Formats: sequence, structure tokens, C-alpha cells
Amino acid sequence: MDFELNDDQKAIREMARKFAETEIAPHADRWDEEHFFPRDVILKMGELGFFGCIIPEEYGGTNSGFLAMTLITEEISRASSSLRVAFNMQSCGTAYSIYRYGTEELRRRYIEPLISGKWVGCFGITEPNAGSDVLAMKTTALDKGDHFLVNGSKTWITNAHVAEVCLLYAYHDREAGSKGMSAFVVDLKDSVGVTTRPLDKLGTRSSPTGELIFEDVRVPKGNVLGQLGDGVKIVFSSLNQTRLSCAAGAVGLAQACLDASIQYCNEREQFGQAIGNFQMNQEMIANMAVEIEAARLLTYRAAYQKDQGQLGNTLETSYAKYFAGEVVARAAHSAMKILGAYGYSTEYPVARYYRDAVLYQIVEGTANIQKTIIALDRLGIRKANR
Ligand code: GRA
Repeated sequence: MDFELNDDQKAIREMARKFAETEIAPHADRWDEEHFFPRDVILKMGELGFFGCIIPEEYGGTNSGFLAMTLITEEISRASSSLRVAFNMQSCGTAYSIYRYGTEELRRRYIEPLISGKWVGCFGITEPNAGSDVLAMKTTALDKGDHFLVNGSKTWITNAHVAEVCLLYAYHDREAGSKGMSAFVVDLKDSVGVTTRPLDKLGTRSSPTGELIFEDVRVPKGNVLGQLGDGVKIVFSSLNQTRLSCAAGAVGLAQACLDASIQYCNEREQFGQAIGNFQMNQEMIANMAVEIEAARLLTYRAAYQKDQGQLGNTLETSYAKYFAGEVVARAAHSAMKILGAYGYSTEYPVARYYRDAVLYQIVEGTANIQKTIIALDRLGIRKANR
């Protein structure tokens, strides 16, 4: 067991930290307030190779691995949790699934534009009546000979109204149950019949969210990902990679909460001394520090396993995603208590951290879904890793 990062990983983390501190952190509050999605920053991250960590060099990636991607994600989220979501959409949620399951033609057409940031990606799983219950989705993609005809609506889709490419999940055959779901790569920019509607939300506001409505949208036959009927396999394996991004994002955001708390504890004086001298604040700092470290180790372990080829490590990924989601919520609450009115004020980033933190108990499988996966596995009822 080696708990040290190698020199390449340390250099990658350093580069990501510098980038996040200079290019993202100074603007993150304003972007959030203005609901602004900084496409130029997505392009810059693409140029630096951030989105290509888990993509081989022959497709334009850096092949630096899941742990490298985790380190970068953590640093981005420390500056802006919104841009962490954007990161996930360019890499794990789209490009990586296209690499893993796509034909050579799909790989060549979509991976480079996504990981370079030229095209913005999204994925369409959730529907108005299918959130945790993925298989309840109603969107259909009916076989019309040389193309599929897609009808249905997706909601809470990150990047819905700014994306060029969508990895869409739909039933090509409702009667066939889980074998009747397929995954499709949809060119949103070239498709007729797609409408979008933006949705507002409590936090993560510089990551656009919306509805995607498909009315008789033609998708070429060649844009099926994997085999027809592979949708369930692809959706769950894809979620297993995107949940790692969530875990890393939660760790990064929790670290931002701790950083702000430590700085304030050392600067702020009350009753003639720095408030870090008060044991009630010390307890919060200690709890945050140890919980973040534990969440980080769970996250790095899940990333390391994926780098060793264990891509089906649903159990360990759920451990990381669940725990990091709880930790960031507690860390944001503690930061708010330590900073008091300065935490509640929108002039300081802690209010944003607090609003953004709750997301990690909701997205990519709620905390309850992660606990279900873990409990069923531990009880011997349903094996998580497959
Ligand atoms: O036996 P079968 O042929 O019926 O197939 C079953 C099973 O073998 C079928 O799915 C197959 N399957 C898998 N196949 C390959 C299940 N897991 C896997 C796998 N890992 N690999 C149904 O299986 P089941 O066990 O009966 O599933 P279920 O009870 O219907 O659901 C299980 C569960 C609740 C865990 C699942 O539905 C789930 O994970 N739900 C959560 C959905 C979720 O995470 N949504 C996220 C939406 S995207 C999002 O939040 C974007 C955020 C952006 C960001 O912040 O980054």
C-alpha cells in the first residue's frame, strides 16, 4: 500500500490548483450570481488536457488516469463546484462512455471535440417520473429502418441548453424490460425537434440545468452506443464513473469550507483573542479535518481501483460518493457556524459553498440510493460490483 502520489500526480495537482486559484476562484461568486457559464474556461481546461485524463493519447487524451482526474476535479471544485459539474460532463459523463462503448467512428467524431472543450456535453437519464428509478424512464427511440425516432423528455439535465452533444438513454423496445434500453449519441446542434427550457436552482448556478424535450428527433443508426439493448449496462457503468467525480467534487468543496474556517478562526478576534482559541470552534475544525481526510482516502481508493482496471467497483465508489456527500454537507454547516454573519453574507464564498454542498446528497444517485447499494451488498442481497 502506497499512500504517496507519484511525481506526475503531484505536478498535475499543482497545475490544477494554480489554474483554479487564478482562473476560477476570483470570479466564481460573480459567475454564480449571474448564472454565467464560462465557456472560455471550459476551453482553457480542455487545452490543459484536464478532460482527457481517462482517454488514451490516440484519441487526444493524456491517459494520466482516474486518480489524476480525481485530483484535478478536487481542485476545480475547491474553487467552484459548478465547474466541477462541467468537468464531469466533458469527461466521465460523455467522452469516456463514448470511448468505452463507441464504434471507432463515434470515437473519432465525438471524443476530441468534447475533451478539448470545443463541444459541451450532457447526458440524459433523469425524467420527470424517473429519478432514482432509472428503469422507469419513458423516452423511446423507435427503429425506423435507417434511423431511430426519439420522443420523450429529460429533466434536471446539466448543460441541457448549452450542449452540442447528448448521451441519451431511451427504450428502443419497452416490452423487453431492461434489455430494451439503449444508449445513443445525439448531436443536439444538428437535430430538428429538440427543445430546451432552463431550470433555476438553489446553488451550483454557473452550471446550467434544464429540460430537454425530444419530438420526433431522428438519430442515425450508427449513433447507438455499444449494442442495441446495452443501455442499462452503459448507464450503470457510466454512473459508476461519474459518481467518482461527485466524490472528488465533494472533497474539494469540503476542503474549501475548511480553508475558509481556518482562515477566519485565525483572523477573527472576539473576547480579546482569535476565535480559533475557543474549543467549540476547535472541535468543528478537528471534525472537518478528519472527515475530509477520510472522504479523500475513500475517493482516492476508488480512483486507484479504476486505474487498476476495476471499473465495476460500484461498492467502493458508493462508499466514497455517499461519505463525501455527507462530509461536505457537515463541513459547509460548520463553516457557516464559524463565520456567522460573514458566512451568511453573499459577499463571501461560504454562502455559495453552503448552497452548493447540498447537491452532493442529491445528484448521481442520492445518499439513500448509495446506502441502498451498500446495504444490499453487505447483506448479501444484491452484489454491487459487477
Ligand atoms: O437482470 P436484468 O437484466 O433486469 O438487469 C438488471 C441488472 O443486472 C437491471 O440493471 C442491471 N444492472 C447492471 N448492469 C450492469 C444493475 N446494475 C448494473 C451494473 N452496475 N452494471 C436492473 O437492476 P436492479 O438491480 O434491479 O436495479 P434497480 O433496482 O432498478 O435500481 C438499482 C439502483 C436504485 C441502484 C439504480 O437504479 C440507481 O443507481 N439509481 C440512481 C440513479 C442515479 O444515480 N441517477 C443519477 C442521474 S444523473 C445526475 O445526477 C447528474 C448529475 C451531474 C453531476 O453532478 O455530476
